[in-house]
Amino acid sequence: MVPESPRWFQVEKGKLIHIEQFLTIGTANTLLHNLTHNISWQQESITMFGRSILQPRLQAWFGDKSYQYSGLKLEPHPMPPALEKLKQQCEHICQQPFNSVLLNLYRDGHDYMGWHQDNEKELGEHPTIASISLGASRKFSLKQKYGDKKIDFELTHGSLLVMAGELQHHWRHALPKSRKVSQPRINLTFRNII
Ligand SMILES: O=C(O)CCC(=O)C(=O)O
Ligand SMILES: [Mn+2]
Repeated sequence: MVPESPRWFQVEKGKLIHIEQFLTIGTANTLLHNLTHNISWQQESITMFGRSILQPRLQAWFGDKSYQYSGLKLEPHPMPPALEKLKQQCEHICQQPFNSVLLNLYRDGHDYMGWHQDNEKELGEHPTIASISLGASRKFSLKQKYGDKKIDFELTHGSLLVMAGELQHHWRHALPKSRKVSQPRINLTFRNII
């Protein structure tokens, strides 16, 4: 059930929303199936320490603007209707517009995302990032940049996690590898590119 007014929880210098059953099981199952088969997933290269490396996951990007990070430029593509609907649901919860979505496909527990901040300047000063999870449950970790606090979430099928406020300045986040996970997971992160 999606609460009428979602509860933000404050962390030191940032705020979050976590809704486990954001999507019904039926909607989550249909989306997982359709996105797995109908998206043209790409394994892109990024530049790290002057070297080009393949990212340990597949990606897709939809929205009216391009997005650039780590030497990679994702070109604009119109958002399919199913994603447009999810975007509106996220806008309702977050009370702010989104114009883009980055999709990540983690083929199994070997695929991951390392520690980073979503702090590209085209996301604005205090970005709100709304992240929907489908498929295998995976651990998602946040750790302070200048302190030693750490917060872990289990991101389950159909759940929503929102990061907002000053969080991207003071915390890093990651989706670690997991040897136990053999099934794929899709993640959609709605963003507003200025
Ligand atoms: O897969 C996730 O839950 C995290 C994705 C993420 O941090 C990103 O796309 O920037
Ligand atoms: Mn991120």
